[in-house]
Amino acid sequence: KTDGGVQIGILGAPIQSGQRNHGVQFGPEAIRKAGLIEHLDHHVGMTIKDFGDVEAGYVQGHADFYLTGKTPLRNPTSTAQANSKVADTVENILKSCDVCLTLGGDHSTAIGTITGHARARENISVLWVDAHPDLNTPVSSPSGNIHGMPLHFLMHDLQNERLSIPEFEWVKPCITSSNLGYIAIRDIDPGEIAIMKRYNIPHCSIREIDRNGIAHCMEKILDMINPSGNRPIHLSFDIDSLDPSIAPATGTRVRGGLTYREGMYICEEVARTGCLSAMDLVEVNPELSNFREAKRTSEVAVEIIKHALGLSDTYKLERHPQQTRLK
Ligand code: HAR
Ligand code: MN
Ligand code: MN
Ligand code: MN
Repeated sequence: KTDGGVQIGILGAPIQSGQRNHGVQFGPEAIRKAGLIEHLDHHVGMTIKDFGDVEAGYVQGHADFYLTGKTPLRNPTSTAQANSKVADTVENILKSCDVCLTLGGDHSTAIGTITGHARARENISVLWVDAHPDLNTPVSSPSGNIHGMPLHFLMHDLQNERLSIPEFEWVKPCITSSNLGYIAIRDIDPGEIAIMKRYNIPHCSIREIDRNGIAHCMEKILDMINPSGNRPIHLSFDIDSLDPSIAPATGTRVRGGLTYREGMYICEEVARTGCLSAMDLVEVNPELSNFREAKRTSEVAVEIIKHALGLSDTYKLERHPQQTRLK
């Protein structure tokens, strides 16, 4: 770090092997084309460093991992190898930057980003903004898609649910149920409901937002995962948390999502903690809609990122002068 300002490192993770839809690997490119760097640059006290994209191709010659009588686990080798690179890169970026922003790619990317973050910083907590809890195990998964399973690899409580897959052996558990909070979840598989109840995982479903409002929900969830307000926060933002009318270009749309303002408010509240240390913006798939909708989705992704970094006008307006920067 050279000046006194905040350094933001940006990484593209064009991973698609965690799910079945072609096109999600173009997420980083689409978000960059929507003007990400231009929007973040030239803010006083903030420096942007773009680290480019990690290499995330399909690995040839590795078959799906078959479970007898079950949906096969899809593309474990490609997903594991790409994520191992993501983990190393995020860890490295956080040595010189205050915040590492990773652009997905599908949500399996969180295996790498959270691992890298936890290697670089102690005592992290994870805020998972998503229509889905992404907590399936290979056995509970209805799809075999690894983007619906990233958290089972990472949670201490679920280590006995892991299959022994050599390519994933580098993934060490780094979070517990009290380090993880969900917001906006609304499409939850039976196995995920069972795990959430068994381990009492903090959450505000979309129904709780309906009932109590987003302000109350954010206060509650941040207090649960960051009670003394000093833990590095990992914000894992799946664009499908937003209502499909706002962010249509994504692979698993679920009706009844966050409004535009609810999404932005979540991010402004994260900015207000001063604890944001890593962020994922995942599941933008520009090939799943027409050009205009894809562009709109990428522009919303840029807005989400700006709000999380404390750059929204509404946040600046109410901000106390002492709170001008992220830690
Ligand atoms: N729960 C479903 C599954 O496991 C779908 C979840 C994945 N969708 C995502 N991730 N976009 O949040 O297949
Ligand atoms: Mn997700
Ligand atoms: Mn999702
Ligand atoms: Mn479902």
